[in-house]
Amino acid sequence: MFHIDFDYFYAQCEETRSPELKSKPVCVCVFSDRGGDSGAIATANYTARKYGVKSGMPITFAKKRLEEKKDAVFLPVDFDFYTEISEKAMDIMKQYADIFEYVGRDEAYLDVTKRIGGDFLKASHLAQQIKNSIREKIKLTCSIGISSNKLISKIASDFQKPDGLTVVSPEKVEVFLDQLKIRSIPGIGKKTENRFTEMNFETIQELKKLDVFTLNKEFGRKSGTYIYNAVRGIDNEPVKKRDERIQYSKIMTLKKDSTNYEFLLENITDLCNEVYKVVKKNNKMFKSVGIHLVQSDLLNKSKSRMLRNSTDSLEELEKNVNQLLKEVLLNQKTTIRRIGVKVSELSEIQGQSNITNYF
Ligand code: DGT
Ligand code: CA
Ligand code: CA
Repeated sequence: MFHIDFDYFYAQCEETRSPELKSKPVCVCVFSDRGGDSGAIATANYTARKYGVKSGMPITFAKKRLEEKKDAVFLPVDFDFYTEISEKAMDIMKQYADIFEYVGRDEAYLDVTKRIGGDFLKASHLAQQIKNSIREKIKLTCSIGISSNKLISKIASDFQKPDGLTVVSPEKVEVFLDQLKIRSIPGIGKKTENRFTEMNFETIQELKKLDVFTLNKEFGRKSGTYIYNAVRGIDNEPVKKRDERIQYSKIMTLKKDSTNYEFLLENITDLCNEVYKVVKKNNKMFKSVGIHLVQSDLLNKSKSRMLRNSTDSLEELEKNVNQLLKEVLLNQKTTIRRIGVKVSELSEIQGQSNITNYF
């Protein structure tokens, strides 16, 4: 199985359309509506990271860290452009997979068992081919992890970023995992890590001393068992066929054209309910929420946001749609004729569909 993750994705997309950025520190920013520099860093290229810039950091912090770098560049996010590049990337990767599973804009799992059997040398050649093809066709670098399951492949893709290729054959699993920090396990965030630090555990090797009962008591049965297996490299999740283009949406024409918040909110809340029914019926969770507007002059507008975690909550959907509507109306001069709601970045709700959604 392969896990492929694109390097500093949003920032690298920006570099493909403006190659002169490559030598400079580049930060891609989500500017908030408060104006000025309020907002957060979505991602930064590796030059900016050298100065301590990280995803999620306030833009003002990043500017401070890059104070002396007069050539540092701060760009606003352009999701549509990244989605366009992502679709091209996914199309290339798909051609090399027996089963292809889309995870997010810059991430996918490939089951290549049929193509390569258990031959890890063959696998690394195939991975190199994928990397070359992506570099040639869309000028992007990615990092690939190869192992016999999804969990280790995901950890491996992160091991030698950027432009990495890490093969962990079955006999190397233990040595590979043991050296790593607990934080390398997908789903273990700051909170869990801190808890382990309090207990004086730092590496995966040390964590093996804990039995499954202790872990379950500490973190609950689901997470405890997950951690117990993960530190031993055990994961039986299959790569599930999933395409990125699946999304659920509903759109309606309003009784009258309007820019009135209450009126629009009432209608868009009905749409949320309808979209939500479809989500439920298909047993899905969503990670992205968007609204779509058609103005009276027939111009289209859309706005979407990525949630921190996948969810199947109607309340969360309504909350985000409401927020997006408010944002759009801040400078909406032309009246609105049609209005729509969309959820995307879908995942299965059943079973251990998404290891990173555990905590
Ligand atoms: P890396 O470490 O080379 O894979 O870097 P990225 O930037 O590709 O990081 P990754 O794979 O975790 O995330 C993919 C994209 O998702 C990234 O380019 C921007 C977005 N993203 C990641 N973290 C955040 C965040 O905290 N806030 C926002 N708004 N976007 C984020
Ligand atoms: Ca990435
Ligand atoms: Ca990623």
